[in-house]
Amino acid sequence: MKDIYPSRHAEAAALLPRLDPVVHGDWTPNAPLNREQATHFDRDGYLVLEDIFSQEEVTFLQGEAGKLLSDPDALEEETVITEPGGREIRSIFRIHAQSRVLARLAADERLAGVARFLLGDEVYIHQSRLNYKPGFQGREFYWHSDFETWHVEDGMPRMRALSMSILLAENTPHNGPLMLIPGSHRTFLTCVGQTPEDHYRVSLKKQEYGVPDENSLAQLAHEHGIVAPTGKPGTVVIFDCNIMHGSNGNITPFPRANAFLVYNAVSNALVQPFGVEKPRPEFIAARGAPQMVQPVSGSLVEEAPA
Ligand SMILES: O=C(O)CCC(=O)C(=O)O
Repeated sequence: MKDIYPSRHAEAAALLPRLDPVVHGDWTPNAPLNREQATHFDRDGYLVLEDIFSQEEVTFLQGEAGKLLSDPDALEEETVITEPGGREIRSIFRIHAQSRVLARLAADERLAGVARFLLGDEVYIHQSRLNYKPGFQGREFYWHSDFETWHVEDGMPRMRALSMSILLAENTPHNGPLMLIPGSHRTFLTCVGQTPEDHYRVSLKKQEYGVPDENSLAQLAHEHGIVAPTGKPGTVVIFDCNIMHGSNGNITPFPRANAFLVYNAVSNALVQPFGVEKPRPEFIAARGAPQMVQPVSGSLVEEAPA
């Protein structure tokens, strides 16, 4: 397959035009987003949804995240990533496969229906994770385009994927909320440097390859500015796979816990990676026949067994 988004091949970084649509579905009055929301996502590459879950559902999700974080030994070992140089949990991957509640969340019509509309296709979960930024100890996530990594290291062919960040703790201006460069999703910033084998082992703690250069980042930020959506638990931040984003460390006492669900179009399933021989493991990037998400409606809250 021809590589239309070559990265980590050349001596110098380049700002290339995006060759894929942002909103792949056709908007109609029956779409799960109104026209203004669809236009916002198309133009800025992100969208914030507020109050789509009830307080009861939010409390239920927070309880489930708390359970995962409090008993990491019950989880698949490789899916639990600690902070660089520390023992606090930074991320738990494959949460939708390790928790029935989070599988239900991933299939929820209010999220999956929006993903299907924006991606104009049936969808599957490419990656899921809980990013926990503990108070005082939570480290930053440096600037990156997810698509750059997913293309080079996982073999995602086109820009037809998106992330949904479901805030499970209040995200304030101070505790390291996600920062995005609106409009940057229309430019593919290539990175410099070969990727070492098994790069993921370090990159999940601290990215060293696939890191954008400072000049290009400065250019994007000067041109478009930076936003950092904040919100109460239950808020959902949807962002395009190629938007430039990152977040600061958390030196406040207030932890920040966000679940991330990455939806990919089934027609955009992974092929051989474009920049490495060996693909990253399944817990970071789902390969094989896509497991299509069947949207489910109704409350997330399970009935307690009688
Ligand atoms: O959790 C964050 O603040 C950033 C996460 C992120 O950039 C990612 O998962 O790609």
